[in-house]
Amino acid sequence: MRSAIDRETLDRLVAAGDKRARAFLDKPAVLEKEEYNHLDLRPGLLKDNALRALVTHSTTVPLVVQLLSPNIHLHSLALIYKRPVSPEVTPFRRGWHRDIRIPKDLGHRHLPRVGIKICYCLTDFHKPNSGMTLFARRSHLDSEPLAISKAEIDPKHAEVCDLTLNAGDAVLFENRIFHTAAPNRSDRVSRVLIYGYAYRWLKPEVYLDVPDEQLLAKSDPITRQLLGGYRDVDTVPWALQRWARTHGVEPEPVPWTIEA
Ligand SMILES: O=C(O)CCC(=O)C(=O)O
Repeated sequence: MRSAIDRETLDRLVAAGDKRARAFLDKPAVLEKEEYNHLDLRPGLLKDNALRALVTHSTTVPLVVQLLSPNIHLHSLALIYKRPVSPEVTPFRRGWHRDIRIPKDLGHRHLPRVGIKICYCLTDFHKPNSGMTLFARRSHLDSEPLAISKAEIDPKHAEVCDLTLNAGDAVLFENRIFHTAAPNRSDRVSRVLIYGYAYRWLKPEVYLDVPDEQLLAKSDPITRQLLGGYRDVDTVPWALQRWARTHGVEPEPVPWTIEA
């Protein structure tokens, strides 16, 4: 999605992200080590007002509600910064994977789509190999593990997409698509924020901040739902259900039984 974030919001997010990443940004340069130049920061992010406000961002989150359903919450949140590495360094690993680990228990066949991540670009990604997550096109439909030759780091049969994006754009990707981190071979720091949403019957990942009761009490109903401010999964997702009804995008109810 082009221009998902306006300039003013973008500036606020970069300031908030840089504050959290200050120690990482200030480390001495070591261009030969990919892992040294990769920050994946998760705990504590929701304490920041600008980062918390993005949980209900109006250009993107309504799409996720329509693609999944109103019965969702925030499942993960990551600030990912990559400092430049030398173009000569061979990538130390790729880490191609699907999100939410469902295949570990159920295998790769008949995988359901249960989560969608929104990756907000805080910097331009105008050239290849500049730090954007790589995606294997159409791999969400694959029913096998991703095939990678012994001497290679990327899949044999799938097209690897290194997207060209502007600061302020957002990329939505779902749990079944194979993707991987990749090094930043440009001369600037790459910055993204990734908000993962999933059905409420999927427990948020361990790094997501436990909802702060005081903050929840002050939040609007949709923020409260997305941050997990409800008793259990059987509590009806009132807030987003109401939003969906108001906008005429409520999903068809699925009955337990039908008259035969
Ligand atoms: O660091 C990256 O670019 C990859 C992020 C990722 O793998 C994920 O969000 O699951």
